[in-house]
Amino acid sequence: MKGKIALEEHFAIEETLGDSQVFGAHVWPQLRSGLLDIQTKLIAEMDKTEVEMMILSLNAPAIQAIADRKRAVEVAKLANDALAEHCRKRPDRFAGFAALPMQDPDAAARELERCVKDFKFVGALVNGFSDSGDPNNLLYYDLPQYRSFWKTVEALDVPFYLHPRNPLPDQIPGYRGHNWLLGPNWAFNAETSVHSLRLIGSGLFDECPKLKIVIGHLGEGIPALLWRIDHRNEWMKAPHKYAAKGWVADYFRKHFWITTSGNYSTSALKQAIEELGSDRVMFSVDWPFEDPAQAGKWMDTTPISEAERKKVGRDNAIGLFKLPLKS
Ligand code: GRE
Ligand code: ZN
Repeated sequence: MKGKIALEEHFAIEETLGDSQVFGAHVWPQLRSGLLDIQTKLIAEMDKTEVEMMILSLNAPAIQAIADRKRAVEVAKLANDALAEHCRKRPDRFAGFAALPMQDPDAAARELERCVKDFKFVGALVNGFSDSGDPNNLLYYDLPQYRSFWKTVEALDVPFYLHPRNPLPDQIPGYRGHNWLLGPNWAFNAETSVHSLRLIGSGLFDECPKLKIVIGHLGEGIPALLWRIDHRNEWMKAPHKYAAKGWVADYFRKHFWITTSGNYSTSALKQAIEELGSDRVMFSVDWPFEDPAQAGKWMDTTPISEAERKKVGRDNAIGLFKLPLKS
């Protein structure tokens, strides 16, 4: 399929590059050049796999793991300036998601405003909770101090991509002795789905009814569990005790979009389309951690209808991010 658009695709700057050097020396040269060589290497991959446009974002956890607020603000600005330069060179191939210093909600709101107004970025991508320097005080964005930040996101009318990060070492005893469960195998989806459900349960979407959230990896497991999350056995008479007014599934279907980043499972895609509708699913690769050729071939051939392929591969992203492209 020509003209695909992908939107969980990462670059790095020198200050954040090291965060991705955790998978061993055998893959580092490839990951490193993938994160840095955007203008030549990535564009060549896009050409080869018929991806017309990518929305780029910083690698992970990057800003979210910088406990010092002032430094987090500084590095976010550096990253966004670098991304603006990538987009300025090839506005026909790249758009941008802002990295945000969520440790400081006011600074995060101002940085998002700067990126949308000055650089025409099409949203934000944030790598899960932010460190505050105290492992007992991780900053999740359902907390009350973020309500004014969310009002800014809503007013700017741009989507917010909640990207995974790992839990802090030893934060969850269940992972001890099982390091293989960290990262994309499991912990990323567990961390991101819980954070998404926290946003829903907190009542955020009652207060900000126009917010649009994007999550990757075909919904981090949530589409498969929507029914069960809201299900109550006969003997559980008490309603959910959370601040939100409605059902989780209704908020998820109204406020969330999902991407195929790093999850090229046809049955998971079909289930996501069945649960959320074909308007809510968008193609992504997860560069450079995944192979665009594999992702692209799957998107081009997976057995869904051609109308669905066109929406998932291209048109939904044009609509959600108001990209200046023909559908
Ligand atoms: C990501 O950012 O999406 C990512 C990593 C590390 C491994 C896999 C992965 O940061 O998808
Ligand atoms: Zn990613």
